[in-house]
Amino acid sequence: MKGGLAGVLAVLFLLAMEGFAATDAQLAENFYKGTCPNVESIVKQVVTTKFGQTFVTIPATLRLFFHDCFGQGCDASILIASPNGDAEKDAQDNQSLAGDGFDTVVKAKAAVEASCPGVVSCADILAIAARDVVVLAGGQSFKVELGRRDGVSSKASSVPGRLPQPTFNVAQLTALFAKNNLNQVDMIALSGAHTVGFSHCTRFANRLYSFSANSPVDPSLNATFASQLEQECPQNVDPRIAVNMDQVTPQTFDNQYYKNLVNGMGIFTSDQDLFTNNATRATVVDFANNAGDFNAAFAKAMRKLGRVNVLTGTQGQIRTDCTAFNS
Ligand code: HEM
Ligand SMILES: *[C@@H]1O[C@H](CO)[C@@H](O)[C@H](O)[C@H]1NC(C)=O
Ligand SMILES: *[C@@H]1O[C@H](CO)[C@@H](O)[C@H](O)[C@H]1NC(C)=O
Ligand SMILES: CC(=O)N[C@H]1CO[C@H](CO)[C@@H](O)[C@@H]1O
Repeated sequence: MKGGLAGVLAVLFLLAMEGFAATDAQLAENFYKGTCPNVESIVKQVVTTKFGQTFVTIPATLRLFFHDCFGQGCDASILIASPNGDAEKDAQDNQSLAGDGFDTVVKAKAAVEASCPGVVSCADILAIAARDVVVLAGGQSFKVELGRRDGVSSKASSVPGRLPQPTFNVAQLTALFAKNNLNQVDMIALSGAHTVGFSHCTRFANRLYSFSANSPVDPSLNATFASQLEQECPQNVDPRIAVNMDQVTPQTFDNQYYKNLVNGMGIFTSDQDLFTNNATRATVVDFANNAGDFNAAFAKAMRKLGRVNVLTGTQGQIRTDCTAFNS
């Protein structure tokens, strides 16, 4: 009888502790103040050096952060290398992620470990690097919340259905982002990341050659832009060929993406529908005309993206090698 009561009390105590852990362990901007105060400048230096070697550092790192967070939470599980090819990075949706994003995080982690071994998670390094690349390309800076822990599982099988497809419409995008606590304005702002980076021709060829029975070219595509894309991406082009998504200012993190949408120059259906659909059009027009509104909304949404299914407190681990679980 007595043991039973103690057992019940122990369970209640554990439940209470769990409640504490969940509310107590939150992300904070100054999380490493006492343990690794220079982490942000160390990461920034590595990202800047890497950027000096290749511009691809910027889009690759930004997209890597997005895919990590939507895949199974911002826990760096996307960085895990699997000898069997069944880790999160091996999922079909990840196959075009440029290796320079992975390389950026691995190098930044090495530099951070040299100063503060075993303290900073790979998930936090990726979050800092994703902010840094936006700034390096001319975007607005923002504070990054820290204190994420690294995940202890990474499965390709967990990815399908969690990442948006370029054929999605506004309703599908809104629903998927809502599952990650991101509202429609956050979704529109984060889509502005397509102001930098590349897409393989295969990801939008349907809009040029096989859109519908009546109209092989998507009628929402600007005709001049469509013929430009047809030249860059002839039918059955080598699937490795990729083009700039923002063809006007491809290497600047600005609001040109939204100006392009107004002109019918969005590369994917998921981009162009933000202007076509009258639920989202006003926000697109606002971001096209007011860079400040876009910058503020993007920064806010990136911070919210960085909270998706994070591990904190004593959950997960601080990986030593970002590409492998601690043994
Ligand atoms: C809204 C739904 C989204 C869809 C459907 C989508 C889809 C895609 C696709 C199909 C590509 C081309 C991949 C390739 O061919 O290699 C791409 C590239 C890219 N996406 Fe997205 N994306 C979305 C949202 C986002 C978000 C939220 C971010 C970041 C905040 C992002 C960042 C990027 C970047 C930077 C690239 C260029 C990658 C590179 O050049 O290596 N995307 N996206
Ligand atoms: C097509 O794009 C050009 C800019 O490249 C723009 O001047 C023109 O207005 C656009 N046409 C339409 C129908 O949006
Ligand atoms: C929204 O667009 C549809 C056509 O796509 C149109 O019929 C409808 O009137 C529009 N609604 C508003 C409020 O503008
Ligand atoms: C960048 C990267 O690591 N991409 C991998 C995605 O998955 C494919 C197929 O499993 C790998 O070959 C790529 O290396």
